[in-house]
Amino acid sequence: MSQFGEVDFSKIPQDFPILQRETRPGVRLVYLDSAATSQKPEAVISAMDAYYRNSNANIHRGVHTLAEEATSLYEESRKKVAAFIGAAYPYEVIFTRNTTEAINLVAYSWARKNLKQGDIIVLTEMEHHSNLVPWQILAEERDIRLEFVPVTPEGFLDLEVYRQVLALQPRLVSFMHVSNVLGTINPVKEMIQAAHEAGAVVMLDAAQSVPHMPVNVQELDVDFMAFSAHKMLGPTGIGALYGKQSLLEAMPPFLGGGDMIKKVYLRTFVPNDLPHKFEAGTPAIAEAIGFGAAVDYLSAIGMENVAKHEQEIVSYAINTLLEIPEVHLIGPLNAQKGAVTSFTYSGVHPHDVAQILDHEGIAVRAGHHCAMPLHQKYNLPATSRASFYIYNTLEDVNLLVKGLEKVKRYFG
Ligand code: 7TS
Repeated sequence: MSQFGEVDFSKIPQDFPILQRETRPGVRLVYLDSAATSQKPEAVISAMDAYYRNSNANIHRGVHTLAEEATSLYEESRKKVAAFIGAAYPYEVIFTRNTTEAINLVAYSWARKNLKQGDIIVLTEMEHHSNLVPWQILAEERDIRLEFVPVTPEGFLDLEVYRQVLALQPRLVSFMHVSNVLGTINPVKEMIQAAHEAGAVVMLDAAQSVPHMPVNVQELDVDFMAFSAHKMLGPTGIGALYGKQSLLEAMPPFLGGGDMIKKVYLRTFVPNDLPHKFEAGTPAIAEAIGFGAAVDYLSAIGMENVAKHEQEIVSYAINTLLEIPEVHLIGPLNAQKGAVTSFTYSGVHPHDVAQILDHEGIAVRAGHHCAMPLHQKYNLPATSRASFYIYNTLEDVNLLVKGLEKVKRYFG
């Protein structure tokens, strides 16, 4: 039940203008690529449209009516996003461009202030490149040691090894909540607690969890958390870094410029208070407002309902795909998992699979999904991936299966 009662998921696609289109005459779009980016409901599109039509102005600067309206809409969105993830204070939410920038902010600001030669950072083998490369750059620069939690053949983190690397007393542990390839939901609450007991700070890549399930930063007791609006019905160009107030306050600025200062002299400056200290320059104002509208839309449905709906679709997808002998799924099969199924098709390259499916109007992604080390681990150059969201239906899964029958016909 959401605050508006039982949710009728069959009506949700009507809220998404793009889902009404055909990819060619008579072929309805079946969008199964939401892990890359989600589609946007009318509510988000019209919130951004209304901002440009009625309130467009730069924020935090002008005293005129439009500037005040724009500032208040922007800051309202921050409050909505903060409430959505259960942050204690709105100023613990820093608007960034995306998950990638949020992780880089922590790498450049927190880590460069706090980590030194010989310190250890723990990551996992299933990470997206955006939670690998910023730490690799830092490790190279500072001679910092990276340790990795391995992934088991079934697609889970090896928690025994996790405990062993924590015994090395790492300064930072950074991992994903839900894998964008395997769909694995990592036991983050326990992992965060164990990391804290070992004295480490924890960064959580929540790009694939915040859009799909209830996530509460205070319940998790996580130190930093990154996510992107565009994967949760919002626009591209905006994401968020959550950080605990005490950590953010002790961190130096990331980018320098307008808005992030209190005072500037010719040779020095005084940084602004949170959250502005980390938001240099004119931010993505319309996008922040769209982000707020996306959060409103998801909150009205209720994240428990979102998770339940996706669970139903993904388990139906797994069960039907398992019946196709040529299809090999990777990642957990029966455990609770995120709304992602990656697979290979015997004898057919994932790009060819995606192309044939595209001809049927079905959008899936093929490639390494920005997780090359994970694919190396499984000895796969690439996989095809179907990912689901609130607007997908069981019928979409049936159409995927029908599309895969075409693959057999072409290549069989
Ligand atoms: N972390 C995870 C777990 C992701 O899935 C992604 C994007 C990112 C970080 C980076 O997000 P961004 O908004 O900064 O780009 N994942 C994907 C994907 O799976 N296909 O396209 C983008």
